[in-house]
Amino acid sequence: MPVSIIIPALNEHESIGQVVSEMPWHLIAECIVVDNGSTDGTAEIASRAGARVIRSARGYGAACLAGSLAALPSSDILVYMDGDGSDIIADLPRLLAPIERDEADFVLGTRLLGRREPGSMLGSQVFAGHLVGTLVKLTSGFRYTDMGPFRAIRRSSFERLGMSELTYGWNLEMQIRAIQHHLRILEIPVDYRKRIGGTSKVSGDLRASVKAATRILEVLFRVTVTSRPRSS
Ligand SMILES: Nc1nc2c(ncn2[C@@H]2O[C@H](COP(=O)(O)OP(=O)(O)O)[C@@H](O)[C@H]2O)c(=O)[nH]1
Ligand SMILES: [Mg+2]
Repeated sequence: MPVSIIIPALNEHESIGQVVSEMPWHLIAECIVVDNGSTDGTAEIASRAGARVIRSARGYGAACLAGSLAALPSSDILVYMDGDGSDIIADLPRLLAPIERDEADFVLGTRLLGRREPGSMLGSQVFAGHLVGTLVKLTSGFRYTDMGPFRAIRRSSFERLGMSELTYGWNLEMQIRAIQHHLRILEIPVDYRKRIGGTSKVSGDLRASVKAATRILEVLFRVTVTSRPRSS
């Protein structure tokens, strides 16, 4: 099944070239890098390495959404991953297989069950994954272990979700909406390592991580309580 890989990237010049060059081109139709205001040459490096570069409005979710809408019409599966080199592309076939076998519509790579390079995830991120997983289980009925970025979704399923979150709440919004729309959900362990270079826009900075955590809780409330789908 044709696959579009979507990578939000903001000032990732130290990693984006390697991330794009490592793409298994025989498995994918395209690699889209979504930039929104990088000032360090990220877009040019990504493009030289073979990515299709598009621009979007500010925000992690805005970038993911723009990439999804720009995917080739022929792509049946959308895959999201980060541009900092933390996700391991060798895990891609295991993310795709359950969708290709028609056993799942949404496959989430969980770092909590995979091998993590020491220091690649903060204790607070692991804790947040468990806490949010418990809250989602209580409110929506499915137990996630992580809100990791590396994930694959059937395009036709994605289009039913009505994604609207433009910030770091995007990942969680997709997970909750997937439950609400009765997608067949599977978590598979993925490995995770430290970013290749540069700085984290979220977890490395206390202010940014508090902002992201607040946003995630807002999404949990908004998507769970106020926007249940009328039918699915
Ligand atoms: N286009 C775009 N990408 C972003 C934005 N914020 C973060 N990213 C990218 O999203 C990915 C995850 O961000 P990162 O800083 O690694 O977050 P962390 O892994 O939680 O520390 C990286 O590829 C970032 O470059 C944004 O506002 N716009
Ligand atoms: Mg990162």
